[in-house]
Amino acid sequence: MLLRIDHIGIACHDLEATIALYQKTFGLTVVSREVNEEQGVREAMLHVADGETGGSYIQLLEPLGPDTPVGKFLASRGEGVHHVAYGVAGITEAMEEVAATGVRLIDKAPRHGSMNTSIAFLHPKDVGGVLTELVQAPERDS
Ligand code: CMX
Ligand code: CO
Repeated sequence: MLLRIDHIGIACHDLEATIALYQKTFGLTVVSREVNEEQGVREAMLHVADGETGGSYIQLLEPLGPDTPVGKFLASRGEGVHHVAYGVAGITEAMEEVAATGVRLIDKAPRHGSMNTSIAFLHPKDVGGVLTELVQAPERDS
């Protein structure tokens, strides 16, 4: 079911400062910046590598306010790894397969993710304490 690690989501207080840290330390390049009001985050995707099934990224997340998923995470745990996201071929099929094992889906239907992906979150309490995201890449043109 899982094709690759698509991205690791990292929560931070200051997006620009954290982007600068990743650029300076690893030479990573920002390939997308987005404000996602629905998720309550300002985010940047930094490209790490390309594989046969698609790219892998670091996703830096700054909350739009304290009463958002990332805002609450920062308040209780501080900066650090927030979630792990796996690439899947078909998001709806992957969600059904996972739900059939008894793991709770946070999203009942796929929603919009960075770079025109379709995403769905799985409950961290059912995945060994790890907030887990499934990602389907956008359909390619041509
Ligand atoms: N990783 C692991 N555990 C987490 C977590 C995380 N990122 N976020 C919350 N939890 C745990 C908390 O530690 C807490 O555990 P305890 O009950 O043992 O204290 C429990 O989950 C509940 O936490 P909470 O702060 O009360 O938060 P909520 O229940 O309101 O929400 C969650 C938790 C995971 C359902 C919510 O954060 C969510 O829906 N997340 C998915 C959406 C999201 O994170 N979007 C931002 C990223 C967008 C993107 O990737 O593009
Ligand atoms: Co993500």
